[in-house]
Amino acid sequence: MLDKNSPYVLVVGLGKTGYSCVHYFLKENKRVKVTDSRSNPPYHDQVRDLIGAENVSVGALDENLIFNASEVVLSPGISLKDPFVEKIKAQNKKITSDIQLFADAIKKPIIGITGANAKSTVCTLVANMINATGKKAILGGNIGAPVLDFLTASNDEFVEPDYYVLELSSFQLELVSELSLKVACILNISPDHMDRYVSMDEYIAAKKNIHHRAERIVVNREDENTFPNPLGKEKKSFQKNIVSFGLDFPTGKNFGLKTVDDQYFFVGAGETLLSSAQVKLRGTHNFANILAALAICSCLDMDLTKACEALKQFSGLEHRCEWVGESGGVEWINDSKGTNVGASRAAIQGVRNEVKGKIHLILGGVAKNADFRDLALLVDDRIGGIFIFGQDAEAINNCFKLNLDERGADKKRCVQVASLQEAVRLAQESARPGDLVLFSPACASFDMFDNFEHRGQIFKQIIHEQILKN
Ligand code: UMA
Ligand code: ADP
Repeated sequence: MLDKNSPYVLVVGLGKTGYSCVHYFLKENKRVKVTDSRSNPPYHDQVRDLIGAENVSVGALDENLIFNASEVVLSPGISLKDPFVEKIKAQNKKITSDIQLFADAIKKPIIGITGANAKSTVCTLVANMINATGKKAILGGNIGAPVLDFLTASNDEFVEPDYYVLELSSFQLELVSELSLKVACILNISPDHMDRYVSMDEYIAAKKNIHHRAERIVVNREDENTFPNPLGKEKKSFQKNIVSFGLDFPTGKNFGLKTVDDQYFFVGAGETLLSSAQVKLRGTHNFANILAALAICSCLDMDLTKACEALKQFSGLEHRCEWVGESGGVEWINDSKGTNVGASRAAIQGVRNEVKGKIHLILGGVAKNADFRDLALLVDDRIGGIFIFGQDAEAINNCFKLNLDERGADKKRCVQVASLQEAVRLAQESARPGDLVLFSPACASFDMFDNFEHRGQIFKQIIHEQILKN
């Protein structure tokens, strides 16, 4: 029985992460208390049953719980700039995170992957590739599986893997000190979460925490922000623990593309591994993702030919440039996971070569303080209608119109609409045979939907009911 007056661990935030932390500390035989600013956070009832209602404080982050805490574990949804964090620091309490606790506890090698976009795709590819070689990989982290759950799973349902593959968000990386990863990779950097960070530098600095004490590092040679500090461009190729990927032809142990008679080949570590005709993933952004996965796997000294079998099988994750159907010669694509400008840019560029006619866009939602000029700049004669819905529709529409006006382009194609249904109806009216409609919101979903999955499901339901009629 734990002494009621002994110090406890304070878990701040009661989402998936907070809930997994409670299980973890109970298994470690530690006292635990929880606070959450929401009046009815997820898992509220379950946690009260587990640790007693007197140890759960909701409705506001409870400062009274700081003083007697031995350490504090912050959920990723809580910013380090939250005034509550200032109060914890003022009392000199140790602040940690589930990711750091996991990395400290685990002996098996961990592969950590971050980036503004493509994390889930590349993590899944890497895990599938490891599994294809006969080793076992487990996938977790920001992709939706809190890492501490792997330490509390009961023995009969859990087999320890050879590798953990972790998708890590900038939020999760803010609080890590040393992860000592087997392989660390930042895939790409473009603005996101500008409602949480004051500058790109701050966002990039959080991502770069992934590099501390990593055994091997994989960088995107086309994006210097993915390199570890303090390396300059000129030094990068001389670092023996660094492997790079990029869409150009690679040198040495690095990974890239070779073009022969209009066909692309994935090459790396001196070998031609497979051709673009052998993989199901389409679009240059996905070629970069495949190269990143190959570069990461090359750091694990595995048989890459065997691992390539997994690349051939993979047709992409749901809600990432997912083909929904075709009607009247018009194709409909669901890219609900396009939650920032960089992702939607990549999606547009990715589908451009796949379609003969025009691309019509449906976007909008919570803009997270993003600058939409980068997206507006992509609008040329190949882009037809642009239908904008959601909380920040007016600001996004104004930005597009202003940019098109400045360039003397037709701004009448930008239309603010009240709902996703209306956007689909207008896109259908605009589209001609040979065209494609891309739903890539470039925004977060929580103004109208539970999450990006819910938004994608609703989009697909509308397409099936209104367009494909099945
Ligand atoms: N919140 C409060 N008050 C609190 C605590 C949280 O209002 O006291 C809010 C947060 O601001 C946030 C929401 O509740 O809006 C959820 O926060 P959380 O820290 O409880 O989140 P979890 O449920 O633990 O889920 C987190 C990740 N979520 C975030 O980082 C916001 C999940 O990534 C991740 O799958 C999960 O841990 C397991 O590791 C989701 C995500 O949106 C998919 N990530 C962002 C992204 O990908 O862009 C970073
Ligand atoms: P994340 O987990 O980082 O959100 P996903 O693999 O889920 O990444 O892909 C999210 C979105 O990012 C996709 O819907 C697509 O629009 C975009 N995307 C995919 N690959 C790339 C890439 N290499 N660069 C930029 N954007 C990409």
